[in-house]
Amino acid sequence: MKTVLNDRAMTKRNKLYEGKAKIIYEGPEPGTLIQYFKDDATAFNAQKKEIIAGKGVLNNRISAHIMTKLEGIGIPTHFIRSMNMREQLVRKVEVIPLEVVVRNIAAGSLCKRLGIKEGTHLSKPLVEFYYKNDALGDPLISEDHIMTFGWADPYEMEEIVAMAWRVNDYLNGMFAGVGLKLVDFKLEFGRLWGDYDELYILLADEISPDNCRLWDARTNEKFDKDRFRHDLGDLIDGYQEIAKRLGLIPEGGLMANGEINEEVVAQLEDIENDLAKERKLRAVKKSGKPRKI
Ligand code: ADP
Ligand code: AIR
Ligand code: ASP
Repeated sequence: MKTVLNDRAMTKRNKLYEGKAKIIYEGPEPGTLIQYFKDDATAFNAQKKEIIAGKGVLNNRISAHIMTKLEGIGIPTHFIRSMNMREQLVRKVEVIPLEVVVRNIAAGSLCKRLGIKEGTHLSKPLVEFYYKNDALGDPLISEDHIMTFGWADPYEMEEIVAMAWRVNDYLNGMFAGVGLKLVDFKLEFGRLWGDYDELYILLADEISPDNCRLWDARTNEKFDKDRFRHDLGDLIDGYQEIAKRLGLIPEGGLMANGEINEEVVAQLEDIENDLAKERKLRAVKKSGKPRKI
């Protein structure tokens, strides 16, 4: 049975950071954090904002499921387990300041920047890097910028790009199986140091309709955050459609009268990443100085 958090439970936690979509709290054990998924929706570097009841619950569930599936194919992730309808326990990492975007079909900023027609199938997946810096509006950068400014080293980049390709392969298949096209998505990675100062790269943050474009395979209807960005329809209907197709929520959905139906949520199965406990990580060669976090 899930615990539904009230405000009092929330204030007891040690808040470390509040972002646009999540709050990060200190975790119960050293090296862990709690990610709290808010209902806040933002777009265009937070120029457009709204609170959309239920978004946090759906993203928490969808991301937990996807991270667990990825761990199952050997991709190390920060996700440990879901704690309640809005929170998950994750391993604390040093976030690499990159947004790694993989694109299969042209949409969004790629179309705007290069004048490509939306919906154009790319001849191969396109991997792009953005510098994760809100004040600068997350600018597009090249691998050379990453090397020059030391945001990641060549060994780390090799690992990051290989993981991004594998995530894309797996998620393409997973979504195709439920009638969805994976147009593009954004990943974040983090560093974790082991007991012998060996370095591991983990998939961090979240994978949800907030940072994936997902279209219906037959009609191209958009079910992701573009609904909010471009006023294309109810965001929750889109996110629930994705969650339903993945078998994560019942057919009737999670909402009742614009509010989360807590009885339905209480009956959902917990998501746990069993492999995270015993995962066999692959250390990355390191050119920089090892550091414990
Ligand atoms: P933003 O910072 O872009 O507004 P969020 O609201 O999603 O984004 O906040 C979550 C923050 O937590 C992000 O900055 C993200 O990089 C960071 N983060 C995600 N996973 C981890 C992790 N495992 N360890 C440390 N930080 C993390
Ligand atoms: N993304 C990038 N920055 C923040 C997010 N959420 C995601 C978008 C989209 C992909 O990265 O949600 O799935 C590419 O975004 P864009 O705007 O560069 O086309
Ligand atoms: N998440 C970013 C923002 O809040 C970018 C986006 O999703 O459009 O502005």
